[in-house]
Amino acid sequence: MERAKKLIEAMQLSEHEGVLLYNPSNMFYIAGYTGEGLVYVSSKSCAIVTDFRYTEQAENEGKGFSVCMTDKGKSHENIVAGICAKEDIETLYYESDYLTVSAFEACCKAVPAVEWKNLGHIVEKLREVKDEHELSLIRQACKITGDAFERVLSVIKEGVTEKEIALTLNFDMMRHGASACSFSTIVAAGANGSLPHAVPSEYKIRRGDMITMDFGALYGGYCADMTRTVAVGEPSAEMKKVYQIVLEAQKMAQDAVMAGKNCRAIDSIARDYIYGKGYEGRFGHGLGHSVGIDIHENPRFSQACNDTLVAGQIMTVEPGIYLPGIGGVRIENSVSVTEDGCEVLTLPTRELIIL
Ligand SMILES: [Mn+2]
Repeated sequence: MERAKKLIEAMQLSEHEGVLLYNPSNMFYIAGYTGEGLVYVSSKSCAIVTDFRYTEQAENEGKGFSVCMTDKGKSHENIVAGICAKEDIETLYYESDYLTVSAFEACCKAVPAVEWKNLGHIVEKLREVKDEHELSLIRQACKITGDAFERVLSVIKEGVTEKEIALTLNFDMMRHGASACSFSTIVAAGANGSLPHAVPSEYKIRRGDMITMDFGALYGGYCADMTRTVAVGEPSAEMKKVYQIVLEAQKMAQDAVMAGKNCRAIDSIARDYIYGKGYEGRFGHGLGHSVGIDIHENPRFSQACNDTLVAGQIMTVEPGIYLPGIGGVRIENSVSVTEDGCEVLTLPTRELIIL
């Protein structure tokens, strides 16, 4: 209930206003609920509206939330209409990113008397700064992820496929407490490394290949995100040089992370360095992003983000250089922003490992 109160406060919600949440990540943040349906919040009551499959789960997870079950002739929007009539609600806020057009039309039909207003990203904004409990979950997610990296090194050798490496990482993370992967694991070897979001394939590792692995554990509903690039046998002089440039860029940017710093300026530190070394155009994505319930949250380390860092935000720092037909290098740590710098949550070494 604490977070529902936080939302009511942040919105200065009047007693005639209610909020409908459809975004699963926002439902989880506000109600602790991980099932399907919707979450209703007003100053008078909070409810989870769902179907039979999730009612028991909703009772267990949604502390302080009443649970309303849909039934034949009693749809989600009928239940919302009933609550609105009982509570004398005149305005309902909805998430335009998540309510489909047809669901919105059904809502308007069922609750015609209210005014519908776009909620915007107020909940996402509340999620930006993590509390101690959230931080401890992300710290553990990052620990599981880092440990999986240390252990996968023993299976990476000539002849092993990208898929086998991905599978080993995924299995290891779940074996050690992850509830799932926080996103689809990327393993890109040799020339595939120039694809920042390569899908693991049947490609077999060859001597001299560099292998980029980008993966993360989901733990307690929170994501980890880490990338390392390793080599099997001595890589080419060019790829070794590229590795050192990415490593230096990662270190410089990570060392600059601190509450009060500008996100674009942090991106520029790595970008200017990489471009200055002659790789302009070969680092085409942002330097990093925030992580939490979702793998990609705001703020971002990019030229488009003018936000100021706040203590309690979790950020990735992940510069890369991608050379089509040759290969790529990316090194990514997740860090927790503090008043005087940052706590590094991704523990394995960033130095080049040659297997
Ligand atoms: Mn990332």
